[in-house]
Amino acid sequence: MRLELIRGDITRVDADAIVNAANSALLGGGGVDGAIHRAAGPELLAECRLLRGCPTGQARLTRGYRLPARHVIHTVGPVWRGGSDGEPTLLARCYQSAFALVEQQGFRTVAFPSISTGVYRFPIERAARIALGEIRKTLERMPSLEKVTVVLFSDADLETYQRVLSGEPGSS
Ligand code: AR6
Repeated sequence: MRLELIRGDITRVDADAIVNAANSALLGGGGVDGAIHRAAGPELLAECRLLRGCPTGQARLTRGYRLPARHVIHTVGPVWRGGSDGEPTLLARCYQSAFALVEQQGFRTVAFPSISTGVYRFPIERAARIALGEIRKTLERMPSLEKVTVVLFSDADLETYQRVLSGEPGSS
């Protein structure tokens, strides 16, 4: 399987790149962003400062420093405001922007967290449908991509993603 869903901590994942669910300042924060900066060390923040931010839906590349992953792809998910403010399109764009960097850099392995479903409150099941849809589409068109891992932080989130992936009733 080139798509893997696991429960765990993305800062422990060895991959060409892990994706960070950042904010538009790219200067760190809570959640997975805070965890990645703590694990990577202060050199990551120093490189992020040079990037001067990132708009929602876009992505930026840095090195991974003390992480087991070689690079970090920082993307900025949408804040959930009820769903009629373009949030689904913007979330899909985060995955597309991250994969554009993966392709450009020739990365073979990449790991994602569940972007926007923490502090930014995007409903997890809708987010899972968007994330898995974009990942499947990309795996079909990018044969050089060996593995995409989605790292879920709770059993409940993992179960939601598994249910959406298997296409069970109640997941659409
Ligand atoms: N590994 C994998 N997933 C994690 C980890 C981890 N170590 N830690 C948390 N998660 P969030 P967002 C999960 O809030 O909603 C930050 O302050 C978490 O349980 O990290 O996109 C940024 O600076 C949830 O399922 O990101 C922004 O200001 C998922 O990661 C804002 O939060 C995403 O939750 C971004 O909000």
